[in-house]
Amino acid sequence: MSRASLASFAGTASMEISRRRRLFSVAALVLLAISSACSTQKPIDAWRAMRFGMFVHCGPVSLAGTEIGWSRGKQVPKEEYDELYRRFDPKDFDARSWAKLAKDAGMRYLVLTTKHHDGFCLWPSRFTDYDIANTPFGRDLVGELAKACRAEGVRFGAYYSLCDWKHPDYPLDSPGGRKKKPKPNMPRYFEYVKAQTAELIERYGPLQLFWFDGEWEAPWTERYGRELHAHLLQKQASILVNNRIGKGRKGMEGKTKEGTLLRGNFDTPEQRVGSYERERPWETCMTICRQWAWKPGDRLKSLAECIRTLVSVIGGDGNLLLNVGPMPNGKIEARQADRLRELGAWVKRHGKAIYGTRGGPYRPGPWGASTCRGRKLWLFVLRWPDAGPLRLPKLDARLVSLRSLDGGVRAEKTMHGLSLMPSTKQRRASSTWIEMTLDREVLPLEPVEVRWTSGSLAKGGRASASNVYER
Ligand code: H79
Repeated sequence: MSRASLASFAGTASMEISRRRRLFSVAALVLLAISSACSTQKPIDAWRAMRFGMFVHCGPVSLAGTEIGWSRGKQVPKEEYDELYRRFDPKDFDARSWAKLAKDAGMRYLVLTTKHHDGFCLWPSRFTDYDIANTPFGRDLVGELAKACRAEGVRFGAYYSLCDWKHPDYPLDSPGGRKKKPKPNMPRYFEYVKAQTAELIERYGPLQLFWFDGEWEAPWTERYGRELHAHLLQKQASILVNNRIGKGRKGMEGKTKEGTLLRGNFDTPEQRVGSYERERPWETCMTICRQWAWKPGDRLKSLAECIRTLVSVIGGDGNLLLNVGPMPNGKIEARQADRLRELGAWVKRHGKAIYGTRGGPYRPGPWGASTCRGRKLWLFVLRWPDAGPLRLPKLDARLVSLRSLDGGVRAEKTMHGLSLMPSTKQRRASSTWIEMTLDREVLPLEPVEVRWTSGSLAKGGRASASNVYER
């Protein structure tokens, strides 16, 4: 090697070193900024950023194959129902594989039914014998799962029903809340609820959240809800609770009625995609089959249905809590697990447009939905018009760039906004992913409706050739 080239090599090397140092300090600064941003993130914002979680409905009822929320005293006689736990032995339960499955599905948190309306407790509770300690299984299912979730980096939350059809102190004894117990004592039952929820926090906490349910039954009051909430916050200041801690929920639509004082941290549409809402956090809970609890041969949602649900929910600015019901042997059915992993592969591929994003500004519709973060905007087109382009109305921003991450889309700026023309192949694709960069933050932009009519060649504005983006 000549001197000259050696000198220049040395020069390049030292330049390289100082460049590396600079890069290193920039990276360190970025990391510092990220970690301080994370540490100051409020629990509700951290939860919201996760977007997608797993709901697990587990209990002795899986032995009957009927529904956990309404079979005691209906499909299954009470006496028979209350004896199921004596045979409950989910011996193949492997907490790590459930937590891993949630993670593989792209889910970032998991909510387990620690106690459903039937009153059975999945952990060995100091306050009742109607619990897992008195089953042939005998292990602490809640404890094992909470630990496995922590190991997998999946946040753990507890579903806890505020009604309890078996407990002698709780006034009602079956779905519909008509039948009464002989000697009810609701104030004493309330103490039981406080003791058990505190026990869950103390033993398995910090928990991400309490997911309450059963609040619609008459014995539960707003006053109990307020007292319970204060009690929980005292045990764990960061705990989140859903709106079912109080009495303000509007049916299965799950929104909180105007003027309700006790609202919890988020609304809870059930078995439906919540409507577009960006002021108030919300979460759709939905089953992957039809039942919450496992049912043999239950109809399983297709991958396309799962994707549409997820996209519509996050595009409407909600979270999705997708439910599985494990089998009596403690395993999650292979076809459900396969579906979750397929969904997970899709979620991971689209991760940057999912995690840490907000819904909008294009409102979800039959065409698909949109998400955003910073100046980026992602479109998920789930159904193109049968012919012609998909027309997006104007936003109050300038489009800096647009690309179809799946290819096969021609975009043109028109007088009315944007016109997106898919290739013949892409028009039939189950989803098309498009990334846009705008000249400003997307979240503050006024949300707009996308008019979509299948089979129609909607009339649009003039296309200007200089604004054609294609990949
Ligand atoms: O755990 C799952 C179900 O078992 C449980 N919620 C999810 C998360 C559930 N229990 N019962 N139900 C769902 C259906 C209850 C519906 C009704 Fe009502 C109760 C109809 C009338 C009273 C909800 C509250 C709709 C209106 C008021």
